[in-house]
Amino acid sequence: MKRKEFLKYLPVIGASAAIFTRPRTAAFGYGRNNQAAKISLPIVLSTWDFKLPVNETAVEALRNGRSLVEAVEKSIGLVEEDPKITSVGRGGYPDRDGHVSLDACIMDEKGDAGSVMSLEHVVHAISVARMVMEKTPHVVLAGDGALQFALEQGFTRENLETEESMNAYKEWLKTSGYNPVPDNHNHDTIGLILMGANGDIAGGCSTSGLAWKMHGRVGDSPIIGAGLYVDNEIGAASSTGLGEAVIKVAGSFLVVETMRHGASPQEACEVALRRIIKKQPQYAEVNNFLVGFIALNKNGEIGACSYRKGLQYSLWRDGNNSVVDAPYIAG
Ligand code: SD4
Repeated sequence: MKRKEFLKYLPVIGASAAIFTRPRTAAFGYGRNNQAAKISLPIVLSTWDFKLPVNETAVEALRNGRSLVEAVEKSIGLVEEDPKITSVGRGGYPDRDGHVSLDACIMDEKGDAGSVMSLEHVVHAISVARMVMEKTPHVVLAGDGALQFALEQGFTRENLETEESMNAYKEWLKTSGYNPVPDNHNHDTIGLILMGANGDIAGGCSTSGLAWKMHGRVGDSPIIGAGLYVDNEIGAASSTGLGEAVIKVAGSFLVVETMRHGASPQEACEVALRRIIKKQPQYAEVNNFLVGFIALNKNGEIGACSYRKGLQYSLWRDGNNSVVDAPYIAG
């Protein structure tokens, strides 16, 4: 489909320019028609700024001849391991019953996928997700079954609580307000998508989910097509923020499919955000409602957008890593 036809097909994109609150060009490094041969590779795009060498770790792994999924696993593992990060892995804030439960998934360039949901006691949820992909005939393992599988594979059973996470939990218990909407303290999933030297694409994401969530609640992050989607012919996308909103529109799949129909990664992220608000307008009324997407296509173009101001992304390209404030579509 030509771009003009695409815009006709989805008039909302055309309308978006008028209310877009930040320069739309900030996220782009390449023209839309660049040939793959001109792209400087690898490219690594991840959500937020975790103040860790997340993207650099992936690049180094690739330079050392590691596979795409090994690079994804290593860099996400860095975030999972850090006890100071309260939204992923060790030190992640617990659910309202005090359990630290992790969600993660991974997808490779062949379209294979693995996922764990509500995994407790194992810090590297992304590694267990990779094992599910590579060592089982399944895509998803959940709860006790995911833990059992991880222990069988040699992962260590650990206590993932930290002094900080437990202090925060005790503080929360004083009021026990149940407000499962991300704000500045209770979110920050690591979603990472990358393109290796030969143009292949893979990705992963990992989170402890929303702080103080109901026990057993699963967000978008481990759901293939919601928190992550990779199609090596088209590109990849990952999400962060209120998982429920992302799941309801199969958000990352929607971003990739929108790119398939001719949209740039930036346009595709906007389409998914607008779809969420169109279908579930109540989210627009929530002050601290936060959902964002990052996306990468086969031309090496990237996009990122959140509903409200606040999303940052980290981009490694052309030998540099930069942390960028993502565009947003609402005030
Ligand atoms: C979830 N999307 O569990 C995750 C939470 C998150 O930044 O924070 N993302 O809904």
